[in-house]
Amino acid sequence: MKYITTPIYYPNAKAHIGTAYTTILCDTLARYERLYGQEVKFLTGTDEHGQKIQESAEKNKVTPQQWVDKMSKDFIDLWKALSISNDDFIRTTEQRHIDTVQKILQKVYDNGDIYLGEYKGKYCVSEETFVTESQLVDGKYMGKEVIEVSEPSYFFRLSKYADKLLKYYEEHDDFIIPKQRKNELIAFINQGLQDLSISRTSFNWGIPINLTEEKNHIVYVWFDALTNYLTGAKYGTDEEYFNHVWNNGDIYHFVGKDILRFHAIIWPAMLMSAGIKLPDHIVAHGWWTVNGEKMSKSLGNVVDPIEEVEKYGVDAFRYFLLRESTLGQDADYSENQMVLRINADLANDLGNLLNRTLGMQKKYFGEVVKESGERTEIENGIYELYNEVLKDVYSKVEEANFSKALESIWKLISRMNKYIDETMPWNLFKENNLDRLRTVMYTLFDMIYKCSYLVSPVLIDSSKKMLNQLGVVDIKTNIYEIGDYVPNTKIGNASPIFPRIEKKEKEFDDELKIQDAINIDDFSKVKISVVEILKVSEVESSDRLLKFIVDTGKEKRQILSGIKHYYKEPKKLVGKKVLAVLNLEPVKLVGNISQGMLLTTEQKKNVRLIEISDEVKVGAKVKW
Ligand code: ME8
Repeated sequence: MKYITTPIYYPNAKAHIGTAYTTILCDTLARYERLYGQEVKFLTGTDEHGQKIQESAEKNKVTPQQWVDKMSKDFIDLWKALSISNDDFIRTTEQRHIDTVQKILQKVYDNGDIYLGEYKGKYCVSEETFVTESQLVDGKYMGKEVIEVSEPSYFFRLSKYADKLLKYYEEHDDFIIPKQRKNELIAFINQGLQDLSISRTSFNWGIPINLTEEKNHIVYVWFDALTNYLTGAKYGTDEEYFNHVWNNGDIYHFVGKDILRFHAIIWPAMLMSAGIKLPDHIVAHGWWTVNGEKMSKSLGNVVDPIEEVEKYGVDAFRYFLLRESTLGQDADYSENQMVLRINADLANDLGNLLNRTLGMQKKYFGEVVKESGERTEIENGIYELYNEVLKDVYSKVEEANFSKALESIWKLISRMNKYIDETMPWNLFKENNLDRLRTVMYTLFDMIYKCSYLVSPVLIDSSKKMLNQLGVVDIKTNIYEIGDYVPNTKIGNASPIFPRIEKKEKEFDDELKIQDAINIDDFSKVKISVVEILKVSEVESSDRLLKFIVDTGKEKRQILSGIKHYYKEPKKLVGKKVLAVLNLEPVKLVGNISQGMLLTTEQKKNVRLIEISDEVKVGAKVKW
């Protein structure tokens, strides 16, 4: 049993490609696991309590409950549009969840890990997190406002779990995925873990705490939210189910890198305290930027996943996000790249393979696919490759490394395109070598059949269309049960499943045009080299110019530069290596000769010479 969870989303802002990405990763894992015969429970939902939600509701002049009812519906609709196959949707305002949170609190309290105290410090409402002084930059946390809080509070003894957490990381190498992220967690714990304030009294949109006589406390929203994973597994209400899903399940929590600490430090400590098994994997993914910039409302570059799906279709959109991102690292979204991927991978590699095959079949044998003749070494090699890919895809998927899994499938697709070029079925037909032609055509059909299944968790509808065109009616759910393509199948109608996006590509070409462009020959006429400044002096009768004597590696030269204003102590430039254009026509400026030009940068009216690090030798040429 694979238990796969997304973070539960704040039903506060519209979803963007970043939020959609976490859920698409989970959905892809869920679909691959099902395809490879595993039982899956896939949970997502909305995180509906806390100060941020209460404030949004007030701003919109509705009650918090009305606010979350409306907003969580938007998420449900979005997941439908993105073909998300979750089999549970949790809302933290549901009674089943409120009960679980109270059960966990009681457990942790009974275990002596909750005590009453006073929280005095900073809180960031936007991130719903307590903040220490050392986390502040210019008085802000991650660029966001913080407020002073001073209120009675229940605390969770997080500090007690530092060593246990470190030990757990050490003993479970596949707990944090990708592995490199473990180091930042260890460093954070080694700085010293403080106990965590887990209740609030200054507002009331949350789950009430009934541990002691102390009234008016509600649960801190992260303690509440993290518990959703237990609610989904029916903790404390259905022992058999919980054993199956949680205790005997392989648990994957997917998160963005910003919320890894909550999942890899606070959450495991809560579970240790409550005596519950820890999740098996926390998968932390990177950030999506748009055309190289951070996505933000103020920049107006937030990408709406629904708009993208309407433009490109859900399959291509999912394919792009998964193929273009390396697990754990940041990735960049651009329409240009999207169109290139669709055209190269989907239209050319996969789409053409299917189209060419169907076209040849019709021409050579008609609508019914013949049985294979005897396989040769080349076919044996292809079947070997398929078996490798079948295994490799699952192992990459288990590491949530979908870009690598897709790469592996595309190896097989490329191999098949090459197979057509190598075997040249048109020649076999011309030569009337029909025996060999039968084998080649059957191998093509069988491999496209197998590839259709391999890509089905990503290209959900398209894979069905592919199978339809191959004439397959009985679509199986388990890849180990698909068998081989059945000979004598009558093929369906061929029509392109991934049309090339021509118009777009042209638009991008136009966009790429640059005004007053110079060509590479023009540019290579400019000779730029590293020079060392030997002497600097002021030029009499000029308030702008400095006179430099530089070593070009071959000779000494005098170069004038109008940067006096920007260097208060020009003498300090002696010994520095900078860049100079050396083949500029010499000029005379206020009676002084200048044999070249020093290169500078300008930013906010501040001009600086471009300094070159010491390891680069004088005379080195600038290359491109
Ligand atoms: O954090 N690129 O919810 P949330 C990639 N309620 N991922 C991004 C992103 C971007 N530009 N921006 C956001 C919460 N995300 C809590 C979770 S779980 C017990 C509680 C990701 O709606 C982010 O990293 O603010 C997170 O995984 C997800 O979107 C939900 O963020």
